[in-house]
Amino acid sequence: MSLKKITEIIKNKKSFLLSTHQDVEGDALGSELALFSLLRRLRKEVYIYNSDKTPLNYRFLPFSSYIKNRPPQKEFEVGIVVDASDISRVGVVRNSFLKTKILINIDHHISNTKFGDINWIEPKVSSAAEMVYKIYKRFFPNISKNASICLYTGIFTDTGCFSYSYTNSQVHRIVSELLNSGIAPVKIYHEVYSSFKVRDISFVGRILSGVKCGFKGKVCWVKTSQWKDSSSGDLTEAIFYNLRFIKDAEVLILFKQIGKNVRVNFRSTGRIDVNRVAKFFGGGGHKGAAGTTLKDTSLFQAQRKVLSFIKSHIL
Ligand SMILES: [Mn+2]
Repeated sequence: MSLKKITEIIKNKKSFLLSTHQDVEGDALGSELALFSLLRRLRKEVYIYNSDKTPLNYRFLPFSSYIKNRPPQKEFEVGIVVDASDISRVGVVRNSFLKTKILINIDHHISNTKFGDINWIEPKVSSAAEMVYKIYKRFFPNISKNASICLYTGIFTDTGCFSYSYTNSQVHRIVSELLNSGIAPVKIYHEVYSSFKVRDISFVGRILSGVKCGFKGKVCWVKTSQWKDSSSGDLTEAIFYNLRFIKDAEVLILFKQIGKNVRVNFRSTGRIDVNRVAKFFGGGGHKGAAGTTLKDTSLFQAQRKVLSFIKSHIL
């Protein structure tokens, strides 16, 4: 089994290069930093090389200052990519990973392309952090406080603060153990989420004011042609956080016109598998959260295509 193989490789090899997907967020960073912490505790040589700079609201994470955005000038025995459904998702750091002798792929996206030499894919776990927790426990019975902060952040962000599917008893059992290491969940919550500027919230408000619902209220969507990422936090999550308040909504969609393309993000509040929708349009993700980009199209066209697919194949 892959977890066993991964444990053996960690035991036997000396140098490791870690990365995760572009558009880094809580689980991507939390799981790679917890792994970094484990490998250092095991006295291994370990580097993290990410395509993206760490967003300001995640710089409180222990070890985040070790993350490099330029490749270390050497070759590594083992590359480990966490939380990325495909090697292309790691962005510009991709070549450094293709050069490693063994490439390990640890992920919980159902759309994972199994790009590694060793692939450990668990589509039914809450987060990559939950998988890294299992690796960590193979080496040490007690998880350090710093690693606990990283793992907690991964689990807590990828479960939408314990509100998405796969928030099960195992998740709470792990979290209970992490809390026992003395971490401060209230502080972590505010570090991650209370990061926006007032103008970001006004922007979110303008987008939300155009919300539309259809198909007996089961599908709710918003759109914008003025999308601009904020360095203060994840505006996409802020929008979905609010759309989840709508009674009976099952599929939530955000359409963003970015240049000639339309980026479409999906969330499901439970029953419906939005990965199926994203996949049909060339993207992917999880049952509960997925996305795709429709090339050379308008908001109007993208909306028409996506909603008619949902109407005829999903609902
Ligand atoms: Mn994840």
